[in-house]
Amino acid sequence: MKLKIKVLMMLAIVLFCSKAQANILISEVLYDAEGIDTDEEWIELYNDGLTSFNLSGYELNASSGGYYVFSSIVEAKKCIVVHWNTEGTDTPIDVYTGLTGFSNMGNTSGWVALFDSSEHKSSTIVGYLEYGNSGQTWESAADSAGIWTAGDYVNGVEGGHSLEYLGSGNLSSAWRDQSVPTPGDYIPESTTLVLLGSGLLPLLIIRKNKK
Ligand SMILES: [Ca+2]
Ligand SMILES: [Ca+2]
Ligand SMILES: [Ca+2]
Repeated sequence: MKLKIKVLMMLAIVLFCSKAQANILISEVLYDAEGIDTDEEWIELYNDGLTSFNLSGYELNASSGGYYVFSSIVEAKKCIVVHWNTEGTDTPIDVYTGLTGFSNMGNTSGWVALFDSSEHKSSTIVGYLEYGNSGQTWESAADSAGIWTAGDYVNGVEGGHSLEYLGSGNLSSAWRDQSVPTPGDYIPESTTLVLLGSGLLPLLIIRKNKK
């Protein structure tokens, strides 16, 4: 019983800490649409915080394309989808980079980088993903910032699939191949994965076995 209370308290601390650090996440990326990619690629960001998040001045870069400059506010626990290298009418939840200076994301390898400034360096990079191969642009900045590990990368996925963030951690294992992409919706993995990621679940199992 005491152990149960301890575990619950630890879980509460983990959940509280993850909320306290909550911010804007790169939550899903579709870089290779089924068939022709043009007009079909997108990057989803998720506001994991408890209050709305002002993205104004943040800049998003992907696979040799230009930098998309945000002027959006994302509501708490909501997504914004950036439609890459395509035109459209912006709404609070869907924005379009336009075509000037942008190109489609790489299908065999590439990266997505989010900066909180118009200056692009290790002290301003706040989100990063590289797929298909390591050594992509901004890898070393992301490594210095502690949000990625140099040499690590997420395996590429087949056309029509997306890469989806599982909700915690900065390793490639924090991403999964999503065969049913969900632009605009994000449900982080269950508490079980939070426990696994935090190392609490193995601890609990060890303690139980010791009993
Ligand atoms: Ca394609
Ligand atoms: Ca592509
Ligand atoms: Ca999604």
